[in-house]
Amino acid sequence: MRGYYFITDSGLSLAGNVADARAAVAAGVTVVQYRNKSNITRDMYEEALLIKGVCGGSAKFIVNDRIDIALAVGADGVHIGQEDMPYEQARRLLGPDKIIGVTVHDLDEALEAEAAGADYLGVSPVFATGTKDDAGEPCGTKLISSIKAKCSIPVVAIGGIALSNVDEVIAAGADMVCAISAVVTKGDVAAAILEFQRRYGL
Ligand code: TZP
Ligand code: MG
Repeated sequence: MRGYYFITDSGLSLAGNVADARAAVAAGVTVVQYRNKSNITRDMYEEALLIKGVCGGSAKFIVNDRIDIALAVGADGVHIGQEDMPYEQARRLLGPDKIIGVTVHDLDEALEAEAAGADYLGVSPVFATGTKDDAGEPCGTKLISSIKAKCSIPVVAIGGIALSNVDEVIAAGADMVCAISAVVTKGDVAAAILEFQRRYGL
């Protein structure tokens, strides 16, 4: 896992989630996360199915929060936060082979998630963000380096990341970065992602 981690956001997107996912896959991302807080299950199921098709075999397809949707469409895994299904229950429902990523806000949560068996950590929010209302206080890049010093699973950095600050995030050791507003609000989503990939030397 290295480079840009793509997450959908239909509220900010210009082109829509499926078109954005297509652009992300064209840009060579290895992970696409479907995040949709609308809670209309049928719509989510249908959109998730389309995005899974877009990912094909070239990008891992992860569903945010919704284990039922991930199972229904045969996603590669789920991403859960501290207020979602507990990791152990998510693992029990998904089985041993699915990818489970866990959002953490401090070192203790990171150590706990790794010990529980998480496949990767989402460290959030690195910087202030207007994209997620309940993101909490920014943790800064220092938390990324502290977690990298103690944990061996990959770290995905998220929250307020843009081309202006991504080099600092990469230097702190983030294996992957996600920048939602800095990408899906652009006319050329693939080009925006390619610039993040280039910062990783990809
Ligand atoms: N989780 C933590 S911060 C965040 C999510 C989904 C939003 C990140 O969006 P942006 O626009 O890259 O700050
Ligand atoms: Mg969540």
